[in-house]
Parts: sequence; C-alpha cells; structure tokens
Amino acid sequence: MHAQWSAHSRRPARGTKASTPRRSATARTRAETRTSGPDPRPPAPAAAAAQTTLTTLSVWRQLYERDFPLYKQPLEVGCFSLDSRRRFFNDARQLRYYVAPERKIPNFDLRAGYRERFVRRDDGVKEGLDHILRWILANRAKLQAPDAAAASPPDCALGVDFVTWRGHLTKLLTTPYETREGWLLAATRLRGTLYVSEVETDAARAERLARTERHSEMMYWGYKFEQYTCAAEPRGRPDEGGVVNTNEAFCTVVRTRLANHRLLFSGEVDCRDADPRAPPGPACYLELKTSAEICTAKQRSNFHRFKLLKWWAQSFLPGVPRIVAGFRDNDGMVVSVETYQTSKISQLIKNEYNCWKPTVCMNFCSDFLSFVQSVATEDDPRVVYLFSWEPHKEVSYTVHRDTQYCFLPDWYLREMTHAQ
Ligand code: 0WD
Ligand code: CA
Repeated sequence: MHAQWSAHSRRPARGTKASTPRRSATARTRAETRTSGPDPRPPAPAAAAAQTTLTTLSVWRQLYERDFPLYKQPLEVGCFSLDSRRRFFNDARQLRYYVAPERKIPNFDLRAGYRERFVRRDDGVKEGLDHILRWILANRAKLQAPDAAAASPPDCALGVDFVTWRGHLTKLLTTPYETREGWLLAATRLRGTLYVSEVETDAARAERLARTERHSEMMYWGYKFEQYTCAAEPRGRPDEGGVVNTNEAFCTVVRTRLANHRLLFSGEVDCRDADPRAPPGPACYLELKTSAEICTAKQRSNFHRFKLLKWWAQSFLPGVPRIVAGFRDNDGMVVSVETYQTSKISQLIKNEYNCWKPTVCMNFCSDFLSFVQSVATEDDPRVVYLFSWEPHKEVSYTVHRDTQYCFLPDWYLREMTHAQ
C-alpha cells in the first residue's frame, strides 16, 4: 500500500513480470555523450571516467512500474519562518491554525482585497536554497547528532545525500506524467552532499513576465482562501479583512530516505490542526488548495488525472496527511470544501483509465537521484551539473565550471568548509 511508510527496504524485483518490458539501468540510457549545451566544454573528467557514464535518463513510465520503493516516514527535524519582508527566523512564528468553515456552502469571496490588501512577493528574486542553508547553519548540531554522524562516512559532513526544496521533488515525482512544462535542476556537490536547486526555464520566465491580470488575480485566490481558513493563534479566528502578504511563510524541514538516498528538504506548510492534542509535525499539518468546482464528468476526470497527482505528490513527500480543498466558481466564490486524506488519493483515482501511479512517480524520482549521484561526482561548489528535461524527451545534463549557475553562497561555503 502506497499510503503506508515502508520500514524495510524492498528491492525492486527486476524481471519478475514477463509482460512488462524491463531493461537494466544501463540499457535504459543512451550511449551518446552529450557535449552540447550553454557552454561548449567537454564533460568533466570525473564524470567521463565514471564506470557507467549514463548520459541521459528515460522518463518512459513503464520503466518505473516496479514495486514501490522504500520511502521512510518523514521526520520533522526543524522548521523556519519568513516574515512579511522575507526575513528568516529559526522558529515557528508564522505557523497558522486551521479553522474549518462554519457553513457547508462557505461563499468565501476570494476576490476580496486583491487591489487594496495584497502584498505580492517579488518572484523575480531568485532565492535558490538560501533559506534552507540558513536553517542548516543554525541547526548543524541537530543534524550531526551522534547516530547520524556514526551512520555517515566522514566525507559526508551533513549526513544526508541530498538537500533541496520539496517543490523540486514534487516536479520530479510528476515528470513521467507531465506533458506541458519542462524543468532545469542545478546540482552541486559539497562535502559529500548534493544540493539541488531549480533554474527558471526560458519558457517559465516568459510565462511569468507575460502573466495576465486575470491569471495574477487567480493566483491570489489561493492565498485568500488560506486567510479565510487560518488563524494566527490556536484558538483564534481568521482575519478576513487583513492583508494577504505572500512573503510570509512557515516551512517544515524533514529528513527521510528514498531507496538508498538520504534526503533533507523543506516545504512550505499552510497550517496545522488547531487541536493542541494533535500529533507533532508533519502529522498535524494541513495543505490548503483551491480548485474550480467540478460540474461535469470530464472535469472530474481531469481533476483526478492532473490536479490530484500534483496535490498527492506535494503532500506525500513531507508526510502531510490531509489536504483541504475549496472549490470555487468562476467568480471566485467558494461553493464547497472537501478534505482529502493524502494516503487515500491513489484509491480515489483507481477508476480512471490509464491514470497515474504513485510507484512510477517514486521510482522515477529515485532513479533520477541515482543518475545525479553518478553524474555529479566532483566535490566542488564551483562545478554545477545542470539537468534538463523537456516533455517527450529524456533527461540530459551539461557541466558548468565557474559560471552564473553556481548557487551555494559564499557565506555558506565559508561556514561549511571552515569551522567543523
Ligand atoms: O524562487 C523560487 N522560484 C522558489 C521559491 C523556488 C522554490 C521555492 N521557493 C520558495 C517559495 O517562495 C516558498 O517560500 O520556497 C517556499 C516553498 O517551497 P516548497 O514548499 O518547496 O514549494 P511548493 O511545494 O512548490 O509550494 C508550496 C507553497 C505554494 O502552495 P500551493 O498550494 O500553491 O502549492 O509555497 C508557495 C505557495 O503557497 N509558493 C510560493 N510563494 C511565493 N512565491 C512560490 C513562489 N515562487 N512558490 C511556491
Ligand atoms: Ca497551499
């Protein structure tokens, strides 16, 4: 069952089903060596010398229809907050508390306040992994707990193989089913840990700059719904007349393992269960969503096929158990609210023909991380491996030394390479 956390490693049973085509990791990749890309250098010597230099990774779904991989129950190791001016705090001051709507038909007006009470984060400012890195520096002692240190080789300073945003992992999980948007992920190795940070694609940048007023307003609706359903205090009430400021965020930091990859990632959390007896994070967290109301069978099918995939992937990764969805009409009025158990979503979609499968998402992500491990071998933050994917293509990469792609800031490198 995908819903349950696997406590033991289950090896993918290769070649047990005769009906599905199955190829080895090497056969699955093309033998061509890729030297094209933004800079014309040959591949780094370390990458070229690797035993099996996989140069591309296939995204073909059937390759990933194996047993569900090990995914350990995510453990919250900390959290941080970003305030209205995007300043970092190593605490939970921005955590909010869920307040269920009083009426079955809430009629929340999501358009209210868009012009007068909306402070929008400047999404042209690329923060990379900076907030997570700040959190790591402030919590190094926690990360290097005795058991973690003993279990990790001395050349792996943090005791994890990957550091990234949850949102980047969500994109990886949904890649086998994505037909519209590609991605660029930069990876760099420092003291044994791979840091993975997104680079905006030209297409995403063009879309951001060409965003229509209508689209911009619809992006606001999601935040407005949060305001109607969240309070700043455990027994507080929502402040419907307040300012919506998208600079503010509460982020959880979790540790987990996918197959043999030890992961440390952070994700923004909308709110928690207001009951003080609720379990600790991430089990007490809720994800809030808005979506167009479903009126036809076709709309329901699309909702299952596309939206629930994204919702499931995003909440499954950090172990957020519940998703509260506000369904709205075209005028931005919330007409119903529904709670989904993350662990039951894969059952809900079973009746859809040729629908997405959690195991494909997780196996693809795991294989991609193995691919990154095998490619990004040089332990040097001045070297960035850029992984690129476009729909209907394979994942490929290029290597960049001392370029604008470098993303670990000096303040982080100084701390990590000096004082142990
Ligand atoms: O600079 C950037 N392009 C990135 C910023 C890339 C990745 C992350 N971030 C920041 C976000 O500003 C946010 O503070 O990291 C935090 C979220 O990280 P995540 O949880 O890993 O991202 P994701 O799962 O994609 O998004 C979670 C929520 C979103 O909720 P919905 O329900 O819409 O999925 O974070 C918010 C949004 O509420 N969010 C953002 N808020 C402001 N600006 C952004 C953004 N660019 N992206 C996500
Ligand atoms: Ca949300």
